[in-house]
Amino acid sequence: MGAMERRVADLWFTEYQTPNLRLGLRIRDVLLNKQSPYQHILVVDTDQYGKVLVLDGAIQLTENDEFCYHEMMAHLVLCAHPCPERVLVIGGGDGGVVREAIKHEAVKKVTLVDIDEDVINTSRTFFPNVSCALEDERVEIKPMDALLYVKERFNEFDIVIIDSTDPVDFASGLFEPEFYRDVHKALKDNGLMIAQTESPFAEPKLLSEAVKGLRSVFENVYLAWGVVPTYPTGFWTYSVGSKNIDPRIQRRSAPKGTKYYSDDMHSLAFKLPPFVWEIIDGDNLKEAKAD
Ligand code: AG3
Repeated sequence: MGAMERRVADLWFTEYQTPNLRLGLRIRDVLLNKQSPYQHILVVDTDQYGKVLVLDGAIQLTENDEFCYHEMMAHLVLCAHPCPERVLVIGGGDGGVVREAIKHEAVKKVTLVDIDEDVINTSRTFFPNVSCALEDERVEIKPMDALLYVKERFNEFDIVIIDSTDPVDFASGLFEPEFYRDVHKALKDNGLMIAQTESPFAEPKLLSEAVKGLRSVFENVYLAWGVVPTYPTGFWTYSVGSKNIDPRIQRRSAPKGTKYYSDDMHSLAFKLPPFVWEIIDGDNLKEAKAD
């Protein structure tokens, strides 16, 4: 009798990035699968990208490509500021942005405000290379709702970094003009803020609305882009709100040892393809043509 071939279990993680697009990663193991008071937390080990942190079904970071995102979120603004002493990180409980921020000697204190302490502890357990800076003496951790925290701060920070998840559920307030107004008020006169603003391919409407909201609050808004292979479409955007500093000018060099960010990448990031200008300036362009 012909014997059947031995079969092996074939385990995959799928992120449904949009209703029409998904990313699949073959998994070696499921390391954590639990519900926190705020969201579902999943940690899987994958062949392609190493360990992956997933919140409510959306990939937040992978060991192998997290540097692309964390370096850009931190250094695009920290290297543009003449003297960034006080930094506020909103969300980002994994600690990746904090790790990059404290590479700057000028930084005296970083405050991390994340609503979900379970994310912070998950990162400490499974991603020590990402969370390592959370124990640094310059870092203060506040597990609370950032919307409430920022309301009470005035003229305190040089830099605010909004490292949020997608604008769903409790994170959606972090994309609203009301919150941007509170961030503006929390910043000092030459302060800069940066927020992740999704992909122009997967979420053009979200991107254009985020930029519109920022423009209604900040004196100047600049869009930057970069590659993050495990985020929807891999083409990611970062929006910078500024009171008076032009972030396209790099005032201080990249810290040593960065793998994505560099002096060249700083200026490249602010150069946008025409279809992205169209997404954020489409209405203005149409109005200008009509004049
Ligand atoms: N925050 C941005 C995650 C957005 C990814 N979206 C998605 N996978 N659909 C990342 C936090 C890392 N510190």
